[in-house]
Amino acid sequence: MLELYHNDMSVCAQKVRIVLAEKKLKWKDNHLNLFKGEARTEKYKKLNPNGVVPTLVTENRQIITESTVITEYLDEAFSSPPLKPKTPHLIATMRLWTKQLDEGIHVSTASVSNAIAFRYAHFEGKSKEEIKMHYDAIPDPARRERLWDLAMNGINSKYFSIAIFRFEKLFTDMEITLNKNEWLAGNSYSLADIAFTPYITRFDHLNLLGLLDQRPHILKWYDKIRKRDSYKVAIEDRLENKIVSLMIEKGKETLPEVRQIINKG
Ligand SMILES: N[C@@H](CCC(=O)N[C@@H](CS)C(=O)NCC(=O)O)C(=O)O
Repeated sequence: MLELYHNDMSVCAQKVRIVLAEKKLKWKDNHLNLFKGEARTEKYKKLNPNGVVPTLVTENRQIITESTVITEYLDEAFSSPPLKPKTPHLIATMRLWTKQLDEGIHVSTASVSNAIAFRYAHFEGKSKEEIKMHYDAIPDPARRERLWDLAMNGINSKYFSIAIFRFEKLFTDMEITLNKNEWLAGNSYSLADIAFTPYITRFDHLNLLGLLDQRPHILKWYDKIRKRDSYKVAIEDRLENKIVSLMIEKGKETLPEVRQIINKG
């Protein structure tokens, strides 16, 4: 059986779970508590040296990391229903979307989530020294530096405004595309739509969907996606109330400040 090391609220894990749900695959659930640092243990880093989720263990006990790679693997290994468009050009279009996630959008989401809400969950129950040790255990030095800065400075961190501008560009590109096509890569639902679903959901949880007020096509796309069974199974049924409440509460006051950052340019 497939095995997934994941976390219920992790955006990268959510997209893998959507693919598993779309294909109605059974999998063994290895849930890791990220706030307790369970992805940074020496044992887990043997599977995933970056100390992050998700990690897939295939039926043949091969290990696959990186959520975009995992979703492509699942689509290759389990063909029904196909989650790639039919033509080479549309497959390339799909990959241009998923590539953006790996080249900035994911990092920006982590910046926004940590600055507004997650830092409080990382601090909970830890002394100052333990908080420092928790962040020092992040294997990648650039990621360690960024998350530490976000933890200490919240939305005043330079990484927060960098992330907000990256999202402004993304939302503009998505709106233009979804005004022309039903889905991100043409007129069939694909790994591109799946990949972006958790990220728009995260903005929803952070009370930042107001940024899409003037982007009706993204909102329509998001509504359609939320009606799919895979969304319910992979995201909704697994929401951790405590974390969602933290995001809603901390996000409440943030939208005007985000608008200010955007307006200042
Ligand atoms: N590029 C990786 C990013 C994985 C990643 O950043 N995962 C986050 C959750 S979304 C994580 O595991 N963080 C663990 C931690 O901060 O300790 C992928 O797409 O799989």
